[in-house]
Amino acid sequence: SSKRKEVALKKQLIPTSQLEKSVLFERETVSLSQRLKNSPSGIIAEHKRRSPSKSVINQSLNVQDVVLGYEKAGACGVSVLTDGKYFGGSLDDLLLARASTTIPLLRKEFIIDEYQIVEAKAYGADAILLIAAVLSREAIASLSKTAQQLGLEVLLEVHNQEELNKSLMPSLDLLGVNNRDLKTFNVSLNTSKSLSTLIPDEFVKVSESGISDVVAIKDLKTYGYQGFLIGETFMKTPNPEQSAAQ
Ligand code: IGP
Repeated sequence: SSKRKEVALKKQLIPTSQLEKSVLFERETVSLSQRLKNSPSGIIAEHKRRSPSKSVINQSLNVQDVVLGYEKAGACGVSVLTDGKYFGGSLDDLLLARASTTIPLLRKEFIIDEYQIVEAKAYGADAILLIAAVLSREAIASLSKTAQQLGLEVLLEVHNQEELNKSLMPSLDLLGVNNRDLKTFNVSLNTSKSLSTLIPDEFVKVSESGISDVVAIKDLKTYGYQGFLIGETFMKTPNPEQSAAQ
């Protein structure tokens, strides 16, 4: 729309029409949900330099080394934070990640506009994150349809029953339960456990945040979780690849 163009010009964003002409925009995406279903590890390893809860986690590593390391360690997918303000990430990180691996990439971002989904595709993502806490049901519906049309899968993140109830719809692929409360930063794996029975079987269940050992993963698997999104545990070590391999 012309309004979108106006906004894009103001923020000096690349116009949608140009993003759609990029080479990566034509790339056939790889299904993260299929990989999680078929893999025994289920790990989605995250590239995360810093966070509002922990401040600096690891600023010294090169994205490509981290991503390659995660792939070698057997990760099913890689989550790349592209948010600059709170997490020190960028779209360039996503592009560099894409250049170093063929496994599915999740664009980790606060997505509120269709434009960011077109961007995700053009910078090499296979899946996007949508956060129920910041989106209405209508927004989730339209954003997830846009993603679907572009061949991107959607990981919908919830933290409580209310968010889950308002969000369930067929255009989602993966349902993530964030164990971290985004307001208090408290982390409890019980959040994943208590919401597990409320998530219909057609969605791949992903447990997010605060997972620090194999015992936790084994435990969450008994609740039906097939995906485990892990950032800090890997990134805080000087060698995330070794830590992911264990
Ligand atoms: C990873 P952890 O505790 O392993 O580093 O968590 C991931 O779940 C977390 O980074 C995350 C996140 C988010 C970040 C989950 N949902 C939404 C930014 C926005």
